[in-house]
Amino acid sequence: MALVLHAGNKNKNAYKTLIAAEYTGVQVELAPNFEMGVSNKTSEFLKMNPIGKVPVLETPDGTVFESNAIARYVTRLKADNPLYGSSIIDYAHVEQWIDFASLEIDANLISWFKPRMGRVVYLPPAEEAAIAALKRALDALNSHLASNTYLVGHSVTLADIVMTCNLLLGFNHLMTKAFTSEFPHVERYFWTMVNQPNFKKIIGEAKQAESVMPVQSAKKPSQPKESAKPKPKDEPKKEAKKEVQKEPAKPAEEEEEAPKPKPKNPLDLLPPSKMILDEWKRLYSNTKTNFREVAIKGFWEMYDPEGYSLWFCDYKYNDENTVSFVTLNKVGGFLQRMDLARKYAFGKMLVIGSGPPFKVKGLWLFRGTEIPKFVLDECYDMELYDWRKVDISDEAQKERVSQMIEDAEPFEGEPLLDAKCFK
Ligand SMILES: N[C@@H](CCC(=O)N[C@@H](CS)C(=O)NCC(=O)O)C(=O)O
Repeated sequence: MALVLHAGNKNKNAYKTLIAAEYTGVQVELAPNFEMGVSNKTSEFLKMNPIGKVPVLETPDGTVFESNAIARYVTRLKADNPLYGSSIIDYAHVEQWIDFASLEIDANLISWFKPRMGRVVYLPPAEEAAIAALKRALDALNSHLASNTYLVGHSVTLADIVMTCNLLLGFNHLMTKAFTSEFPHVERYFWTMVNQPNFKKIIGEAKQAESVMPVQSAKKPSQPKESAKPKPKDEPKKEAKKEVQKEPAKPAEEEEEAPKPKPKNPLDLLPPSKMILDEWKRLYSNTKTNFREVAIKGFWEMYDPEGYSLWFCDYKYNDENTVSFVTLNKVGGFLQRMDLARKYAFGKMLVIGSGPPFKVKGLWLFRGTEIPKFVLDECYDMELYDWRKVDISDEAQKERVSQMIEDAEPFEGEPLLDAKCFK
């Protein structure tokens, strides 16, 4: 008789058990007509898991909650199951990687994911911390996988099942190719795992997010901006910070269920442009010598003022930039949050000065003749800069654009501490 697993059919925590069951040869079926937010609120369900979370497994000997415990239970139904390795030390390593997958990978992915889902308040510094902790874990995982196909031993174990299901949430919604390419062995591992027949049967075709999931219900509390018009320079900073607070938390119902499909970005509906952003990015990246004659010249030949616009930005609070690495981190965080605009933007951010306070100035190329609304809505850093549209009929402004793309030094008479590129 099949064991019954209570969960929706797109729940990555339930996948752990379903995949382990495939490897183990145990029959597990999803509870029929399970409806997230309804079925897990009934008094019968709360008897099985008092906090009403899924998955829960019903067995002839009682119920089990917590997805890792359920997957372990199913695995142990077969004596000497290779999913647990073949020695006591293998067993310890399987447990080690299950904990690592849960506490270092999943926990940080969830901290990144939940605010974007609108489940808890979205706070950029908290997101930055979650991403930094996640990268630290992925870096360690990447090093391990540089010389190992599997986490433990020479075949799939329960550790690989738990790790892959946890990574799946990240690959599906948050970790774009630009993000994961820093961890090539993790990429190779993930795609190898999800293409194993027993994984594929449960997960289906895994897909990588093309952009980081936007913050849901990210509408600012009041006064939506009507255009890309910059705010007056003397606007108090507190106002900008306040807007970081998105809507208050909604009751969590479907937590890790797949979000609704995104509506098409209006920028994809603009008339085609002769300028192909990726071509420019390639030219920029591939030009190693004669930058002026090749890349800059190429840029102006490609540039299409009908389909794109150029913007200068100036950080409003340069007097606070007293510590070099803090300033660099701030700019790095901005570029990370601009990930959502990767398909529609190119940017150059200069950190200027031989000593503190450092000035931060930038140049951005955006698809469309205005700064895209979704960028203004979603990326809170935009508020921290004054924005000025480049007038390309003004040769001095054009020259400034060229210098910024080129990282020309000195820039406006000062050395550069760093130049960061968004491409
Ligand atoms: N640590 C738990 C997490 C379970 C969990 O967060 N489940 C989500 C769906 S994937 C849920 O039931 N959320 C509903 C709620 O929070 O009320 C496990 O691994 O089973």
